[in-house]
Formats: sequence, C-alpha cells, structure tokens
Amino acid sequence: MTDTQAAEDTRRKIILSGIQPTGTFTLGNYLGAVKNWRHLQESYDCYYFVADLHALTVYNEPEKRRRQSREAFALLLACGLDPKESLVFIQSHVPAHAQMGWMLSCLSPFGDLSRMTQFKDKSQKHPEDINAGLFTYPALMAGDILLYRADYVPVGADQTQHLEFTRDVAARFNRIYGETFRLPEGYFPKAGARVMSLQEPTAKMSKSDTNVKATIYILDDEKTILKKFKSAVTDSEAEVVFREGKDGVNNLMTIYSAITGKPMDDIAAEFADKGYGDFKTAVGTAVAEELRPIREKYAALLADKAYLDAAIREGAERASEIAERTLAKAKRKMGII
Ligand code: ATP
Ligand code: LTN
Repeated sequence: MTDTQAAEDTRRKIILSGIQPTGTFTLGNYLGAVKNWRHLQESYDCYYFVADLHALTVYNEPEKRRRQSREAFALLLACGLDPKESLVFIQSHVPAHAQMGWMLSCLSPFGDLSRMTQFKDKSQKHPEDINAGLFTYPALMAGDILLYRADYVPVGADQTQHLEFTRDVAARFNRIYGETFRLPEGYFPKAGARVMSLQEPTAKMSKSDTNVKATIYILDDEKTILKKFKSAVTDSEAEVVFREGKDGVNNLMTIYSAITGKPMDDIAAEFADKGYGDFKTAVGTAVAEELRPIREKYAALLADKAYLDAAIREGAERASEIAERTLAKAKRKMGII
C-alpha cells in the first residue's frame, strides 16, 4: 500500500448537502434530511449550506428572500448542526459556486439538462417563468458538490438524478482535462423517513406548499401541531396498521416511528383497540415534544444577532478557503489564466 493510499483510507470522509431557503423547514425536511445531517457530524467532515443561488430560479420578493436565507441558516443551527463541528454557510457568500457553476455548464449537454425531472416539473408549475437558471440548475449543483470534494451527498430520492448528472460532469471534466474532481456518491440513511402531506398523503410534504394545514413547520407551536394532526386525512377503516392503500395512516405511522424509534408492528399493537383520535393525538404530541427544543433554540439564536452574524461570516470564510483551492485547480486545468 502506498502512503497516499493509506492516507486516503484513514481520511475522514466528506459529507455535503444543501437546502433551499424557500420557506420554514417542514417536518419532512427535518425527518428526511436535517435530523440525519446532525448525526453525521460524529463520523464525517460535514459541510452544509443554504442554497440561496438555487432559490433564485423561482421568483420571490427580495425582502422575503433576505429573511428566508437568514432564517434557514438559523434553522440549521437550531436543528442541532454545530458550526464548530460542521461547516455551515450560505452559498452566495462563496463566489466560487457561481464561477464553478458556469465552468461546468460549459460541459453540460443540452440533452441531459432537458431530461431532468425537476426542470420539467418546475417548468410546468411556473410556465410563465421558464428561465435559463432553472435549466442549468444541475450544473450549479454539481459545482456545489465538486468544489468541496465531497464523498457522500445525503439527498432525497428527488435529487438522485442531479447527483448522477454531477458524477457524469465530473467524469467528463476529468477525461478531458485530467484528474481533478472526486466522484461523489449518494448517501441514503436507513432512518430517513419520507413524510407526506397531511391533507393529500400521496404527495410529499413540502415547504413551498400553499396549504398550511397539509404541512407541519418545525416552528409550529404545540397547539397548531395537534390541530393539524387532528385534521389529517386518514380513511374510514379505523385501524392503525401499515398497509398499501392506507396512505394517510401509513404517513402518520412513519412519522411516529421516525420520532419514537418504534417499529410499525409495535405501533399497530399500541393502538390496536384505540381509535384514530387517540392515535393522532399521540403522533401530534410526540412531534410537538421533538420540535419544542428546536423552536426554543431558534428563538434564542434570532435574539442574538451578533452570534448569528459571526457564525454566518465564519462559515463563509472557511468555505471560501476550501472552494477557492478546487476552483483554482479546475481553472488551471481548463486553461484559464
Ligand atoms: P420546496 O418546497 O422548495 O421544493 P422541499 O420542502 O421539497 O422544498 P428541498 O429544499 O427541496 O425541500 O429539500 C431539502 C431536503 O429535504 C432534501 O434533502 C430533500 O430530499 C428533503 N425533503 C424534502 N421534503 C421531504 C419530505 N417530505 N420527506 C422527506 N424528506 C424531504
Ligand atoms: N437541489 C437540492 C438543494 C441543493 C443541494 C446541492 C443538495 C443544491 N445544491 C448540493 C445537495 C448537494 C434540493 O433542491 N433539495
């Protein structure tokens, strides 16, 4: 074994992921992503960022954008990401992202970009604003990942196509210009739950959903949470069991299981002779308990402007240092003087 190989084997692997600041995080973002990000801090070098450049692909009022980016940063910390342990930053504060995004867009085949499901979905949703940024989104995302030489990228199933695209672009660059980028892999934690809308349990819960009754926001208070769970769509069977076709109940059981760690069979047994009313109250209470400390930490963070500003600044500085190094290398290889 060479020294380089040995160093590679003992190196702490790098995890990177981003979240768009398009609204208050939902229970879906938390259980499906951010909660796991927190646990990964123990075993990996973790880089997490607020993808504000990506959020530009859909129109939003500037004032709202400003608020949401800051809120998203604070939410990441409130959910347990420790800025001393992980690198937490805001994408646009590191100019290398936009630069690398452009360089990689020049290696992104039009045909591949046209096949991206997210592009097709968002074009359909906003037919009045099908902009170039929406189209080249995957090149920017590839830059995010490759700049930090990430080994693993924890993302939901909706992002696997973008990850494949990232690997393709990286391999293409390496082939044309010589070995430069590490090819990242997806990271799919076993505990990652997919949370569905409470009103339409066949669609995923999402922070940009306009139906607030369908969505649990991680800053909702206990009363609101219980009320939303009480009005969650279920079925007329009154049987707490995880079975195909019982989308509403399956979703509530998934949430309850993700929070309490109980397996589905135990949950079914727990509520065997109880109605949906008791079950919904139990799920709502468990969720409210889980989210309470996040809400409290968030309030404390927002009250401490100096701390939050310093954390944002420090994140930007540390991230820039890493990203600039990869950017310089890629420029050199491409022949940019
Ligand atoms: P938007 O409504 O703006 O599309 P979103 O709520 O779908 O946002 P993203 O910012 O696209 O969330 O995703 C952030 C992370 O949260 C991703 O890793 C994604 O896979 C995960 N995620 C989003 N929604 C859910 C969900 N309902 N269940 C589990 N994970 C989710
Ligand atoms: N496209 C992702 C957000 C995102 C991201 C990334 C995730 C932007 N850049 C890099 C992982 C790695 C989303 O919409 N969830």
